Amino acid sequence: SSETSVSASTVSVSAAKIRELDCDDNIAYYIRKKLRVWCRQPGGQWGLGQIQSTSEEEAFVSLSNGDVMKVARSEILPANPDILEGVDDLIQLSYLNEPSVLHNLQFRYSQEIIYSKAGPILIALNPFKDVQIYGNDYVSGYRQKLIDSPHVFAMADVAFNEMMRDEVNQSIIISGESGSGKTETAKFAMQYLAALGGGSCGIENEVLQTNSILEAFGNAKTSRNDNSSRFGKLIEIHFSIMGKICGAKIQTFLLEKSRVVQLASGERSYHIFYQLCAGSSPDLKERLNLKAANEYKYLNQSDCMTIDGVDDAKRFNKLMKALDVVRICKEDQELVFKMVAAVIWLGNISFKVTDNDNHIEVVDDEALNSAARLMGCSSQELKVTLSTRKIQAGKDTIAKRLTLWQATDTRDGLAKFIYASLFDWLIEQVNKSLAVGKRCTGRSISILDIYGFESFQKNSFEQFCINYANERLQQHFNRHLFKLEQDDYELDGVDWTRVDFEDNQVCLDLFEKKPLGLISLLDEESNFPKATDQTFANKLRQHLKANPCFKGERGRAFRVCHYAGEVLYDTNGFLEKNRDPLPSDSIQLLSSCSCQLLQLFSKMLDQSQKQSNSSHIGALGSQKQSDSEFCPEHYIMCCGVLEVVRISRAGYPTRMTHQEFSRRYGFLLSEANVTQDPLSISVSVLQQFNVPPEMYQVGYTKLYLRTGQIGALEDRRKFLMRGILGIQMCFRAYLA
Ligand code: AOV
Ligand code: MG
Repeated sequence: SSETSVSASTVSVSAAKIRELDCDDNIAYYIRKKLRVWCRQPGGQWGLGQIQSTSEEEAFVSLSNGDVMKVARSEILPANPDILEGVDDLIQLSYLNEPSVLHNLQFRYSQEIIYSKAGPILIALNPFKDVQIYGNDYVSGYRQKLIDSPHVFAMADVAFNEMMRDEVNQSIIISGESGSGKTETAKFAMQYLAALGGGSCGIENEVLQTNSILEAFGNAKTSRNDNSSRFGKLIEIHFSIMGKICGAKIQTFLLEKSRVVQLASGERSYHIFYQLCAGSSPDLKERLNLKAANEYKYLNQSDCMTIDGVDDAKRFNKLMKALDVVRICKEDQELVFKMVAAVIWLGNISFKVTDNDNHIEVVDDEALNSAARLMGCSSQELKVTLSTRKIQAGKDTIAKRLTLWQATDTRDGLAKFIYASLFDWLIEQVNKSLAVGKRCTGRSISILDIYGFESFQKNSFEQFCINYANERLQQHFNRHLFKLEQDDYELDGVDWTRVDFEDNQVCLDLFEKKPLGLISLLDEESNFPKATDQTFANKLRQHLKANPCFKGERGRAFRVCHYAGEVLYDTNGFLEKNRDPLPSDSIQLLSSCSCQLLQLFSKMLDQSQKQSNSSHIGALGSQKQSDSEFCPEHYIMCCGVLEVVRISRAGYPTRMTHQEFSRRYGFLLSEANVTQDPLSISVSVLQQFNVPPEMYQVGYTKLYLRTGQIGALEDRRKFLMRGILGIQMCFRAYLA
């Protein structure tokens, strides 16, 4: 029963989301008062100016650079007065419209202020450079409330305080497109919580060190981000009743597997491969028969071996330290590196075509021998698995020779399976180490950091899965912030004028409807032996054309209108990636390997296949990705930020049940309340402290307060509590 109470959001929006919020202002008034307005210029950008004169449909606006422009009246929006330039919280703006919000964020960004608030949401803009705002001075500054400008520390502080005060689990949800800074934000939040919840046992350091491990094995350089997360993670940090970190649990989702075997040009595979090749000791290198990274085909296919400013060898040392800190024993570390080396050696195994039907033989070379040795099987066994498939013919089993394509697929399938299983296993080991606090009965703060929305020139199954995950997250956001909010008011009998908001339910229906949704249809086609990517695309066109978020295209393509923009998908490879089968011959080989990890992986697969015969929607992969257009405005404007601000300003973000409120503040009353009824105690408190009636609403069960009101009461309470504490201390001193 965790409650989302604070949210970090890095921002993204589609231009289609522009909404005129304050358009009913009288233009004549603007002319008379010489007020500033925003007007949209032919290039689409917004310019600041003053209206000089108007006709029925148009207005003449003099821009700040002296030009006078004719603009349609519908393209004019009111600008905020100078005094509101760069406000901390967008809620404070008099006029909430896209150019005003954009301008405010840009104004702050130009002064290197990367954080702003939008009501309950924190907006973080990626500074793309080191900013000196994360040191211990900032930690204590926010802890002691000496600094109050928006910051991820401030948000983590609220989460911590509310967890302690209300004894309710908290979650921090981070959304935003790829490269916007989600993972960095997550780490800063963890840093702050570790500083707050640090104790003597050092577990907080273990929790922080997991980041190096997760990133080494689950992050890679893409064309959008040198350190792109290729999996989703939810990290749950456990606190004791005293507020000390006592453990953690990491959950991961959908690692992009195909990156292990296939790379787009300019991108890299998972960092660990390059780190291991660059940083392992001569001894370890010898044991794994390791070469330089550029000698491995899985790694050198993309012509990108290094990342500017990153020293893979140093990162490897950091990783080894992190593994030590989380108490992964040396034997297990060796096993992990062995598997990593086995994967890249598998990729170097080559095939020789021996007949006109494209049948192959495995080349008997260093790659084959090294892979087999690392996996703990004989070269012969590996050779047979990669070149033949056993099939049942009546009572007999016969070995059918594989073609070049089938053999390559079998080899790559093995490599992907080993790597993805290794990733899961490693997380499990880390979790075992961090589970020391399981017995502590305190509370938790969870941080969700997934892969961000992606749109490239060519988008495949991987983007399909990533963007679906983001679509779901967006709905959670919407639901949480808008719908639940309003429903809550209404249920509790609070007067509330409905505010419209954009939900993405239609898009989610497109994905999730059964039996006629994208995922059901994909699963159905994947189970159909004769199906191809083309028949899949045809089926989509046939069944989904009524959904406004779907657009069939010619050939194998289709379009989806996501909340963050329209994406064109190519169904090429969808069925294969969704099926992601591992032939039984490969499973048998793994179970017969002397490496105990591989035995375990094959057992786990066996079990999971018994449990479900549905497709592997988790089979994320990669494909040729080209640079997507980088548009700063698209990057900066936040999807839904306007709505969030609007609802927060109109609404009552703080709410407490009458019981909670009266228990917490009732003692502040100067006269004891005779009725002892929580509701009337609440009302008396509000009256005694002169909280203006427009600042709260009294519901049947809860009290609803506008932003800022509870702070004043808390100050008052703290002041009085300090008094009480002081008196007690005096007493003790006196008695002693
Ligand atoms: P992401 O998590 O949102 O992308 P990251 O958190 O990896 O994005 O950020 C990308 C890069 O931006 C980082 O490696 C930093 O160089 C820089 N950066 C982000 N935030 C900050 C900050 N607060 N201060 C300094 N540099 C920052 V993806 O994982 O691709 O969706 O799938
Ligand atoms: Mg990330």
